[in-house]
Amino acid sequence: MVQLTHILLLTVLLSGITTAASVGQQEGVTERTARASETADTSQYQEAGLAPNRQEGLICCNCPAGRDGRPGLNGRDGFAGLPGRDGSKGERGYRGTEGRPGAPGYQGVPGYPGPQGPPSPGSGGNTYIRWGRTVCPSVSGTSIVYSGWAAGSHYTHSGSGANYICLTQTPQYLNFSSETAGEYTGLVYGAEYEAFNNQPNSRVHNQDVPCAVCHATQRSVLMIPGQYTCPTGWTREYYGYLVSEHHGHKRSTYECMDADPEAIPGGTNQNETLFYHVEARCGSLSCPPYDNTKELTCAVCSK
Ligand SMILES: [Ca+2]
Repeated sequence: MVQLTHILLLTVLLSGITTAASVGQQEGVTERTARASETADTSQYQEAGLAPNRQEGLICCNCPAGRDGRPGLNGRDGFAGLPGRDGSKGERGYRGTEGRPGAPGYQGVPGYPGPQGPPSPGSGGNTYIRWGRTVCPSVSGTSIVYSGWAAGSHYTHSGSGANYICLTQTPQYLNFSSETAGEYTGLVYGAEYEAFNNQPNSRVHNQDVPCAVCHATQRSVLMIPGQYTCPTGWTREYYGYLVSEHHGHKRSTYECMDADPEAIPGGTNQNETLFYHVEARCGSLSCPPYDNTKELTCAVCSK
């Protein structure tokens, strides 16, 4: 601490001595002094090889230059500068870590129904029996499955099947017995036409009835009793006359006999399973349009 004080005192003394020497030099310069303003041009002295010594507005020529003065005090802070221009784009940063999965979104609205696809090949459709014929109609998409013989139960029997069937022409047997025929069995018989006088099917009266099982591809099939035409948009497979068992015999099904029936060759009058024309009876049915005497018609339609 003492040393620091001594250093400070010594510095003050040296400063005073220097100042006094400078004053002495100035006072010693009596020649060729001139006053000049702070803004006087000093180039003429420099050209003359004289260093200007500026102090208190006096310029001393032809005298040694004084020592540099001490640095002045720091100036005040300047005004804040204008904002600089945007810097150039920086380099691409490193890829950040993967974020956590977000919450599940709301369920979307149902989409519109798609167009109907093409029909699957070889599936669908319907089958029907064309009674009285050995072939199927020449209708696009209709093909024959097999040709057979119309058959059913005996008209005098109360049992066995009620419906007519299109029996195959090529029976195949599995296991069989040799028991007495007709015992503990149902029975089936070949069918024949029964048409009298001027009835439409009188041409084939007492002859045996063929049948054809037909397949209508990709279509529904419907038998309409009472009319021989099909509704708009439907295709007629065939048409003819409504037939059944005689009203005095056991009940059967109503079927549609082709309007142009064929007969199985070689048949004779057996009177077993029978097809009769069907007429309407006035009563609950209105006449007209129905009629007691007219053979009803039918149509088999597909769509
Ligand atoms: Ca007969």
